[in-house]
Amino acid sequence: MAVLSDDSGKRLVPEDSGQFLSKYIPFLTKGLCSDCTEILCGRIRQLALGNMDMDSLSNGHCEDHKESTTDSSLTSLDRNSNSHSNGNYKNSHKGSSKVSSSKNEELDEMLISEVQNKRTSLSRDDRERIRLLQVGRKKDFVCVERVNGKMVNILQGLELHTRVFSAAEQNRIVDYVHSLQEMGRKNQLRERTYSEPRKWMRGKGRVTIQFGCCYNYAVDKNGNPPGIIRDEEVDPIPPLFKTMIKRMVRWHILPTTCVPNSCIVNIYDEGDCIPPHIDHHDFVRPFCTVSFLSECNILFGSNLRILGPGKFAGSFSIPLPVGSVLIMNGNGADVAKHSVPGVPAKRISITFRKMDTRKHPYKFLPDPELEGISPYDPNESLPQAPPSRPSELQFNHSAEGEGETDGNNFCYENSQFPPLGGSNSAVRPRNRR
Ligand SMILES: O=C(O)CCC(=O)C(=O)O
Repeated sequence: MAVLSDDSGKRLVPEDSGQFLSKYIPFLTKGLCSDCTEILCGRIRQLALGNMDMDSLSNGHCEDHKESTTDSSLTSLDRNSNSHSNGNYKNSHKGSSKVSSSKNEELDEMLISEVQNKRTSLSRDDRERIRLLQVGRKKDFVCVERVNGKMVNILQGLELHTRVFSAAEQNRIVDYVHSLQEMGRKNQLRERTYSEPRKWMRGKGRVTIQFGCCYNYAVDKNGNPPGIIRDEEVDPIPPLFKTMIKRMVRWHILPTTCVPNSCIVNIYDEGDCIPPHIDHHDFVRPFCTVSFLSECNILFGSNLRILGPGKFAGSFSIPLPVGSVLIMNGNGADVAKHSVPGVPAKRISITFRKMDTRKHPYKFLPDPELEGISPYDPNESLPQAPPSRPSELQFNHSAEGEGETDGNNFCYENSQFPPLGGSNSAVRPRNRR
């Protein structure tokens, strides 16, 4: 079998293409969509096998590019589905569909679906590795404000992880949220699970669906103060959302020490908002919010001003792309307040939080499925041959704190993923929600 070699006869592609992929993929695929990445990886594999049979190659167009050259009616969802951009995909909802538990199993596979194309035979490990490489991680937000006489970076602790959920995955999750909303409207969810505010003016409220615990935003009709109501029951976290949690822990977005056991789905109609607040300390840090349907800005500031219904002013605004996860921790969670001003288009977010154990609902039982989640370890799936140099498997192209990393700084060192911090903050929150 022919082996691709240079003039001196040295193999150009190592026999161990898994290791080769790990080493060079970040460089080779920078800026490419997932489909193209997969095609490229398939070809590298073929080269590694010594196969340079041109006839066996696909025509070189990933689905996106093939369609975009032939079909001008392509929806923005389709265009954005392969990571060339994080653009919005509003209006993509095509009706509700219930997600059965077997579908959820399927979703687990689908979670790496961007590279699941049938044209090549990448292993699940390779596909997961490729998807991980595409996650962007920005951890260097800075906005210095004077707080209690001291200058502090009020955004310390915030992290934005982009391209975590692919367009197909987002679509599935959005469909599921709509089916939950439908069930809520028909009183098919537990009483405090679903709540739809009575709207009397633009910029008021949003629909919420809560799982794991009943959270009280303000003193309720029974006189319960804001916080977790321990003797109230809501529905447990649905399997699809547990799959999302597992993804976030496995992909080093959430630490294993802070696996969420509750979540709130926020369904914003155009103009809906969430007013300035700091999340209640019945929930430990970090917590996170995942964005769907349309991009919006989230505002941060030690002092956010309310200008009118759904209108807020703050010092720092972060755009939240669809499919992204914003981690809130440290000052970003406890010194800065955050708010979402009236959204420009329909939007869904899911906020995942771990409850303080002392605040668990009385009937709360930990979910075994959310215990013992192992973070992805790239060495797990790689062949055991030792690298020729100690640094061979490291791709730390950008130094910590260097700005938008654009997904290509995935580093196989665990030090790249330090624990995201403790659950307590020295600074006490104001305006808890
Ligand atoms: O919708 C968002 O992204 C933010 C949600 C939020 O702040 C919350 O649920 O407390």
